Amino acid sequence: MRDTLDTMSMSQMSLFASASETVLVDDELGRIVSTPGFLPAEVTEAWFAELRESVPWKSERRRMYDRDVDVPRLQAHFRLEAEERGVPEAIRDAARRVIAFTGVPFNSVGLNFYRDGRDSVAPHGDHTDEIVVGFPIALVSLGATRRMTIRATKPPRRVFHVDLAAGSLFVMSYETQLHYTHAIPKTHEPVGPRISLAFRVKPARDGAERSRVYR
Ligand SMILES: O=C(O)CCC(=O)C(=O)O
Repeated sequence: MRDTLDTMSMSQMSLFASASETVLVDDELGRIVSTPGFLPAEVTEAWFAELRESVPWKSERRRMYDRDVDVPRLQAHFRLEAEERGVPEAIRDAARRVIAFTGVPFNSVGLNFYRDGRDSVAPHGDHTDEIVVGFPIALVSLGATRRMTIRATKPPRRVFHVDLAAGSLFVMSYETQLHYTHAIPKTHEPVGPRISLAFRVKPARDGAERSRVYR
């Protein structure tokens, strides 16, 4: 079945939203809000430079059918508790700003480093057993703009394409993880490197914390 029945671009959406915030979804299936310009350019440039150099980026491999393949991006993860050691100052600063803006007590951040257009993340919803029920996920973008595709999992299968530019904040409610997938598709366009910070509220550390890898 075609899944583009209700495709809407951000420029169409912005006709109905305030200048600072675009609400893509706000109904019983969840709430998705994009805030371009959440951070000034000088901040995103400084954070990008710091994180690119200082983060211990990992290249993961994942079993796909009968072979191991590279996950097409680099990754890192930090817990945000005050006693946590080795958290870059850029991450602490980003967490403070995102928590202050959203009012959500994020305690974990996953980092994705897309080196060029060949790097991507496949369509997925976050595993809701790994985040505390009811709390949203917040994405901060640094570096090059990449397009995110969000698809409803059930008819009428709405699709949104959102260009996540440096300094944007993108918040998806918990419910949206049950009803939509999100992805950063590969692109043949020449595109520079991008880092995303994915803030989540995870269960306390003594709970079962497993790391999962989305291709
Ligand atoms: O890079 C992004 O903005 C998306 C990251 C993502 O989907 C994830 O970390 O689960």
